[in-house]
Amino acid sequence: MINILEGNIMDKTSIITGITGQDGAYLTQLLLEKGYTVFGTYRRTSSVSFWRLEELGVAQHPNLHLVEFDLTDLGSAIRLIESSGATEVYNLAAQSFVGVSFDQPNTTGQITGLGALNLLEAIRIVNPKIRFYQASTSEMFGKVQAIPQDESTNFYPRSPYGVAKLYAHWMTINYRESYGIFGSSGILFNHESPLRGLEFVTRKITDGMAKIKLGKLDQLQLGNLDAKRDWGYAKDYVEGMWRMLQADTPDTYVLATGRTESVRDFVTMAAKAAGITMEWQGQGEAECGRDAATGKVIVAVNPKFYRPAEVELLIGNPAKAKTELGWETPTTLEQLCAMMVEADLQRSR
Ligand code: NDP
Ligand code: GDR
Repeated sequence: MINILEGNIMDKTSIITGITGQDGAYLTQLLLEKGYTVFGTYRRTSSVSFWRLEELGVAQHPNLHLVEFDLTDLGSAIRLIESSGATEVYNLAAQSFVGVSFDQPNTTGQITGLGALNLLEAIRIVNPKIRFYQASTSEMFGKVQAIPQDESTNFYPRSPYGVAKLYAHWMTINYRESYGIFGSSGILFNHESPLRGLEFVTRKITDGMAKIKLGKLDQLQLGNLDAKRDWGYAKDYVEGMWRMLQADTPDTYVLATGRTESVRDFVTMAAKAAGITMEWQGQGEAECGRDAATGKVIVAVNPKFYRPAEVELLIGNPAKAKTELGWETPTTLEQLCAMMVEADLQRSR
């Protein structure tokens, strides 16, 4: 078990790439609470939004420095690491949507794969003592080779995203072994929250159910209802990222709940949380979900959301993280789903 010395943290400075994303927001909140100075990076776009940091009430924190940065630019990675004086780097930036990676495999490879290498190179050049966290993913298991999946399970990615993440994962291990860089890799299973992007299935469902309940949407259209995922709460997972960089040695850890449910089950759960009783009927593309009270079809399958290659089943074994890092995820899927539906009901109102 690691010994976490809270007293030393006051001097620490971290870089978080991808601060505009879900995990970036929660990790920023956590590190600021712990007394860190945080350099959070965002991409230059015509309409940058810090809504997640604002929702968490940390956007204006005096110890938070927002820095423009693109992961695909090695020079800017070197300058960022030099000028910040960071002791820890959390690489959360990525083209993270699996579906889009089939349409933009090259961009996904540049950002999600080679982008991590840029940071590792910058660390190697500027200060090899910096601790590095790589956001690896259960998508690397893809067509799963064992149930449940843990740190020793063979990889078989099923999307350009999964392949790009696997490259970044092995580069982290390679820089650890070649140059002694403290690079740790967290193989995180799906984690969700009210701050999850609307394109991901859980938030699409909770947002859809909230709007259906309030009469602002007639029907929610989804792809593969049979896919099974190990869904946890993002706020619990960023604590695990931090713990990985406080350990004595760099390593690879799985963070998961150990429970798996189908997309269909999550829809039923979200409907219940919104006060709707659902009934399922039909099969395959003809399957639909009706509101038991009105008989209306409120959930339908649309094949446009199918993927060219699917990851059918993920379920992780987090025993190593529990034993060695003391990491736990107390939030149940029912609690998480209810929290997301409640937040979406409030937003839709
Ligand atoms: P999000 O999609 O919410 O956030 C991704 C972040 O990366 C955004 O801030 C995005 O910026 C930024 N980004 C994208 N491209 C670039 C670029 N070229 N240069 C700099 N920044 C860029 O992801 P999550 O917060 O959910 O996930 C965090 C990380 O963890 C990702 O790497 C993801 O792949 C990985 N992961 C996530 C899991 C999950 O279930 N959430 C599970 C396992 C791994 P912008 O706002 O401009 O798009
Ligand atoms: P995933 O998450 O691909 O696991 O990647 P997503 O929520 O996109 O899909 C989960 C499963 O649901 C099925 N599905 C749908 N998905 C979406 N997005 N929209 C739909 O309408 C829909 N209908 C069914 C998908 O086919 C899939 O099987 C997420 C991302 O956060 C990655 O960055 C991260 O690495 C992994 O989780 C772990």
